[in-house]
Amino acid sequence: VIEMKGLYSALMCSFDEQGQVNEQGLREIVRHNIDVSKIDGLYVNGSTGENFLISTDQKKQIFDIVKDEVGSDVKLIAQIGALNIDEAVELGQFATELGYDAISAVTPFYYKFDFEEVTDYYTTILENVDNDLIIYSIPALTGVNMNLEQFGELFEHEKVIGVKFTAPDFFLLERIRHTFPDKLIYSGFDEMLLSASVLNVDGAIGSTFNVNGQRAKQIFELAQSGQIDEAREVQKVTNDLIGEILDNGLYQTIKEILKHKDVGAGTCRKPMKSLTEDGVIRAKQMAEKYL
Ligand code: SI3
Repeated sequence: VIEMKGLYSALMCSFDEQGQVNEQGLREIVRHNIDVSKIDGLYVNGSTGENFLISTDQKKQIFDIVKDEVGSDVKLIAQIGALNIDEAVELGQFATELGYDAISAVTPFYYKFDFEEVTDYYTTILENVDNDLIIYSIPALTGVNMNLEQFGELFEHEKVIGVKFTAPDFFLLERIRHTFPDKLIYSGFDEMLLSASVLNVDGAIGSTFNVNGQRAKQIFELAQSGQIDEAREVQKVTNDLIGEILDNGLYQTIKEILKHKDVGAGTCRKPMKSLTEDGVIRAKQMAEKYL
């Protein structure tokens, strides 16, 4: 699992006005991440990829295009989690056949599943997909909160190699790190990257890395080498930017910043709204000020 460590962009996807995947735009986003953001890998079809707004065919199309563009330049994790367990398995098999290095699955959400049901979901995926799996825990969006013992139960399966931990719970994060030194932990909140890095996470997966990947890498590497004051400075500038992005509209603003970098990032899928004219101007100002 060592080779899976590092910083992954939660990949954005380019959509046209009709909501279709814009292949050329998607390829440009991938290239920007590799050539400019200098990330170690891509997390494909996560929240940032608007995964829960698109069809199964579109998810497959995106897995396909991204693998074709990346080849073996960087690591690839396929987020295949879905409420329809058959779809999750189908996507897991699809991405694995394409050569994705690992799969990841969001905890099943909406119906307030208990832990037995969550375990059954992961077991079904693991039994049917021949790949390593990273649990995707994001309680604020799923409502699924797991404790240390529950993570431990899921980690008992040797194909479960780690967790994408997107929660502001540093007590739990420290306990997981300490208890499971051999599992991979990816930090999920970009604005908390330094705090998570100090706790010795193995990497991070973030939406803002699509544009701010170089700073994220600096934060992670400075923290690893104990240069905390320097890392704090970079996190401060990063958080100035993230604050402005969140105020303006998260995914829309990242796409608009990419467009100012001549990357065909397209629009967001409905029901996500578009930026106002003022929002577009603010995104341009962010691109000029920070990137
Ligand atoms: O699945 C994904 O696309 C992610 O990795 C999501 C990632 O954790 C982001 N979370 C969400 C909900 O978008 C963060 O990168 C987040 O956008 C960022 O920290 C700003 O809050």
